[in-house]
Amino acid sequence: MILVGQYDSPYVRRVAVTLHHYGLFFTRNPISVFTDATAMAKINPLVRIPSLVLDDGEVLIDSAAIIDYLDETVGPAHALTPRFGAERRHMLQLIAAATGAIDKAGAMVYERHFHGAGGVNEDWLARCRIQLEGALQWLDERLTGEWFVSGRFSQADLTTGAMLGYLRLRVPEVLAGSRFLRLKGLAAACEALPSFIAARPSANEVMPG
Ligand SMILES: N[C@@H](CCC(=O)N[C@@H](CS)C(=O)NCC(=O)O)C(=O)O
Repeated sequence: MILVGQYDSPYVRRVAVTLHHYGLFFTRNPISVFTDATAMAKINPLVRIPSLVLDDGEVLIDSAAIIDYLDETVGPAHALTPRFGAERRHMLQLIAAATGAIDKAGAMVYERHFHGAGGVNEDWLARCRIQLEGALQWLDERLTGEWFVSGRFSQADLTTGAMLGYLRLRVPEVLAGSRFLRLKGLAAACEALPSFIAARPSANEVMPG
């Protein structure tokens, strides 16, 4: 399997961490959505990351669909998301808040990056930040132990960990101060896992200048 995308993307990273956690072998094509858009369009018509190219050439796009495939591959006994029931519903809600937070943080990053000083819409930025912080607060309140659900590491922890890693990299001001302490503990626990260490963004995985 070939994972397409760079690890500064929390969506790519959550797929990579899941692959490592499951012990599934993969290689990576670290092309950029921005500087390699033509090559990317041949893989994913949306010109987005991640994509996962399977060994028979089939291409999966979207991190949720890719992780669903990986869960099916390892089977319910090993999958980080339960197949059904109240625990699954709860976990999917946590993951929705975490990926929603990624989307809001991403909107802030793109607004600043593509409009530049003077062109940035401050009202839009402020709205995104309120939405992002709302999701962080909601998640923080639900983290009552080391992990979110049933005292064990799950896809809710993994995706939230990937989201927090992205915030630290791209919008660190949101994590400044003494707020979201439980989430910060979760981030530290995630970043210490071998699966997270194996999927750390490298210094050359940056937004285009
Ligand atoms: N829902 C998608 C979101 C993927 C996504 O937003 N990827 C970003 C990088 S973090 C991207 O490709 N951005 C470039 C663009 O949308 O133009 C998923 O879960 O894979």
